[in-house]
Formats: sequence, structure tokens, C-alpha cells
Amino acid sequence: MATTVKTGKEILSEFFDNFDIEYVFGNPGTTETTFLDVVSQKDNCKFILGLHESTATGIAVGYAAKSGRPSVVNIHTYPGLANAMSVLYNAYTVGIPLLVIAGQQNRNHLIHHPILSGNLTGLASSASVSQYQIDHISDMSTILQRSYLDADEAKAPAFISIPMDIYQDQTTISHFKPTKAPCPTVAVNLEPAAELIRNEKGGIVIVADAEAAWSDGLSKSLRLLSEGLHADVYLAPFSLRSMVDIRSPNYRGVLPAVSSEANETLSRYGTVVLLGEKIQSFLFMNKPTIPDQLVLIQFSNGNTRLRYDYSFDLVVRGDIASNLSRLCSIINLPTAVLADKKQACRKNPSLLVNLLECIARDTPIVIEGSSHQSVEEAITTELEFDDIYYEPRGGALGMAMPMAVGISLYSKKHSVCLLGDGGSMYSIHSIWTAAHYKIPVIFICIVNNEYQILKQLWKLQVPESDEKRYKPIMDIKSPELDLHKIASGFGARVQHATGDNFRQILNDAMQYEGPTFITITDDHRYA
Ligand SMILES: Cc1ncc(C[n+]2csc(CCOP(=O)(O)OP(=O)(O)O)c2C)c(N)n1
Ligand SMILES: [Mg+2]
Repeated sequence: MATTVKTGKEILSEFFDNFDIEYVFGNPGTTETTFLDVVSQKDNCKFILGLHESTATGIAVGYAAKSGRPSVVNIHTYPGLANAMSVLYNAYTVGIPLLVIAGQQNRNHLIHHPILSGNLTGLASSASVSQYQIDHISDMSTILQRSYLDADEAKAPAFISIPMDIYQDQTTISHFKPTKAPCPTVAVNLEPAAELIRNEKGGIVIVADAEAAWSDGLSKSLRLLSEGLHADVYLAPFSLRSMVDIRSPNYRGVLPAVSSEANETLSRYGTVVLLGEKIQSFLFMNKPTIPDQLVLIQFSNGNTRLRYDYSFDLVVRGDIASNLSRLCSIINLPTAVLADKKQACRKNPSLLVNLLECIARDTPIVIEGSSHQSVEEAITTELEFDDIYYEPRGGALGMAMPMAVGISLYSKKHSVCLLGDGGSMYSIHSIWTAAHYKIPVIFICIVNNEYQILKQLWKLQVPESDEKRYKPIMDIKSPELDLHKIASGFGARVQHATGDNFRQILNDAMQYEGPTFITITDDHRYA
């Protein structure tokens, strides 16, 4: 049989076909030209342009969170990767699969550290599960496949640096087959867990962390287990996604993020069942998040860290949802769920509540970190939205706006992003991508001309401090940001919502196949 010789360009093209890559999200430079030349010739793969790497990467995150598969990101060598790092870090800490590919300078003069070169794998290493530079054409197919599967298996970014001259090299060593990722492992013996739970005395609390979102059918099996055991359920702070059934009478919302408050909540129980990696806190105040005296059981899919943060009494490795179901049968729990929780009735709803009331409850909601975050978490839970995305564990501002764009791109329907005026500035360019590709998305921005959350945290950490010290640093006035001009400059329809016009504004936004940027003033709280 004749041996087939392939170029780097052909290998890349075959990789896209084999792994069904529908989109590449990126911001280009000269080192990526040949990569883009391959993408531009494919009928089944489209390039989505972000005007900044934080935007391109954030859109890829939203798309991956929805599709369940690694999104491919293409960025421009060292500076492009540096700009993407904060969103990459969010993705890494909270378990989002991305295949990040950056161009690198020609291998023939890399030794001289040419302009726009650098230690890309070193830079990427703090926010990715694996890092390769393709120095030999014969490695190219293996590195592409391995990195894609690394991202998929570990639920994290995997990084590849591709020198710009390698695409013309030729090799006979290259083949792809559609690879199925292995099935999730299942636990063989759940009796010890059942035993611990049967003998449990002080009450059980189940805390679901980010990793649990990757287990299909979790909300059903968690509901059966928690209701059968009379256990309360919380979402761990900074988990990124809601994956619990918020209609369950046992669901208590997001656990407090301040460590002493989480400690106080968890102290009411005798046993903590953790689904996923950890219970992340912010800030550390006096006490650790998890009280020492509790029995601690971990369920993990096995693709993030087991026993990494705490010492557990028992760890169960394997697909979380299937193991919770099996546990229900072993303990002989009822096979039907309880009646749904009754919705609370609000006498004087705030403007934010009114706005959200107009929106279908299956609309994805993305919340950016701000002083409004916990209120927004509570409102969206109470209103029974069932697809909520929270502040991620990495804590970097600038992911919510593009993430909402990526979610809408995948689901082909509106998503809603709730954010502050300060937070809006980190990835404001994501509006342009939504306008350019006609992606329907609604941004609701709470304007207070300040970093209010940072003032609050300043006061918490330095109680003797006062406004005179923190206002000059934390106010974003003089000049005030003209958010309407900025957002419309990027291509959004802009509106200011008040008690009189909010219904019309929301209806119009829902009809519009592109981005709407709505401002409201800071009167969002519960009445
Ligand atoms: C990339 C990045 N830079 C800075 C911060 C620190 N930070 C956290 S919250 C915040 C201000 C948020 O202000 P805004 O969005 O206006 O919300 P507000 O607190 O006023 O409600 C800042 C700067 C961060 N988390 N991430
Ligand atoms: Mg603000």
C-alpha cells in the first residue's frame, strides 16, 4: 500500500473533521495566518471573531458549558495568551474544557527570541491541564488528539503552541479516528457509604460543587437522595453552574462564601456529603469553611482532585449521578420526589425582580461578581430559573458577558447577563461579536458609578476605615462612564429601564436578534 504524505495544513484540517469542530473562537495575528487559512476553507467550521482575547475565550467558555465538549480557541502567541489568561484561569478552576491553540514564531529563529515569541507553554501552565509545543511534524496529530482528549477528560483548558512554519512540513505519521472518550468509572461497592449514612446522627447536608454539573441526571438523583434522607442541599459558592433542582423543598441556595458564615451553616449538621472537589470560600474570616468535627464524604466523577483539600472519612469515585441513584436503592429510599416548593410572594418587587419576572424561566442567566451577586442569586433561584451561571471560582471579572454570548450562540435563544458597571468594562467588546454574528443576548447592567463590593469588603477587613479613604479609589466618577454610548458604539441596542417602561423594554429585547444593553440604577434590592 502506498504511504500517504501529509502536510501540517492537511493534518489540521483532518483534525477539525474528525473531532467535529464547529467553531473556532479567536483573535488573530500573523503567527496564526496559516491556521486561519485552513479554517477559512472548511464548510463545517466557522471562525468567531472576538475583539479581545478575554472575549474570544469567554465566548468559547459559554459554548463549551452548553455543548459539553471542548471549544477550540485560537489566540495570538505570547501577548494574546497573556490577555486570555484571566478567563482561562476561571475556566481552569471551574472545570470548563477548552482546546487553546496559539501561534508561535518560526522555529528557525526562535533561539533569538524574536518579536511576538515567548515561553507560551510556561505561561499557559498555571491555567491548563497540559501544554505542548509542536516542534516536529510527526508529533502533530498525536498532540492535537491528545490535547483535545486531555481537555475533554480533565474538564479543563489544554494548551498547544504551533510554530507558524510547521504547516508546510510533511510527514507520513498522521492518522485520526473518531475517538470515544471512555465511559465514566462506576463505584463497585457503595455499602460503606450507605453504612455511614444509615448510622449518621446530627443531620446531613449535601453540597454540590462545579464538577457535579458534568454528571448527567444529577438533579433527579440528588433530589431523590436528599428528600429521602431529609438532607438539606446547597450549591458550593463559585461553582459556575446550577445543577440542582431548585424546585426541591430541600434546596437552600448557595452556601455563604465568607468562611465563618459557611462554617456556622455547616455546624448545624453532623455529616457533609460533598459532590465534587471542594467548598470554595471568599474571604477567610476566623474559622475554616468546614468544621473539623463533621463526618465528611466525597463523591467525585474522578476527573478533578480527590481528597485534595480536606481529609475525608470516605471517598466514592465514579459518575456522581449514577452513584447517588445506587445509594438511594441500597438505602431503600422512596422512588418519587416530594411536591415542589411553593413560590414566595413579593409585595413590593424591585425593578430587577420585575424585569426578570418578564423572562421565560428556561432562559439562561449569567451572573457576574459584584455587590448584587447574592441578591441576584436569591432572586433568580426564587423565580425558579433553572439554568443559572454564577461567579466562577477563578474570580476574574470579564467572563460573564462573553459567556452569555457563547451560551446564546449554542442554544440559539436569548440569554441574560446580570452585571455591574465596573464589571462591564472587562469584556465590553463581547457586544460587538454578538452584534456582528446576530447572537441574541440581553445585558442588564446595574449602574452605581463605583466598585461597591470593594468598598464593602474594605470596611469588613479594615473596620476602622471610612469613606474618605476608600471613595477616591473605588468611585468610578468624573468622568462618569457613558455606558449607553459605549455599548451602542459596539453595536448594541441600548435602553434605560424604569418602573414604567420595563415590560416594553424586555419585550423588545426578546424580539431582537442581537445584543440589547439595559441599564438600571441601583434600586435592585428586595422590598
Ligand atoms: C480581572 C479582575 N480585576 C479586578 C477584580 C477585583 N474586583 C472584584 S469586584 C470589582 C468591582 C465590581 O464593580 P461593579 O461591577 O461595578 O459592581 P458593584 O460592586 O459596584 O455592584 C473588582 C474591580 C476582579 N475580580 N477581577
Ligand atoms: Mg458598580
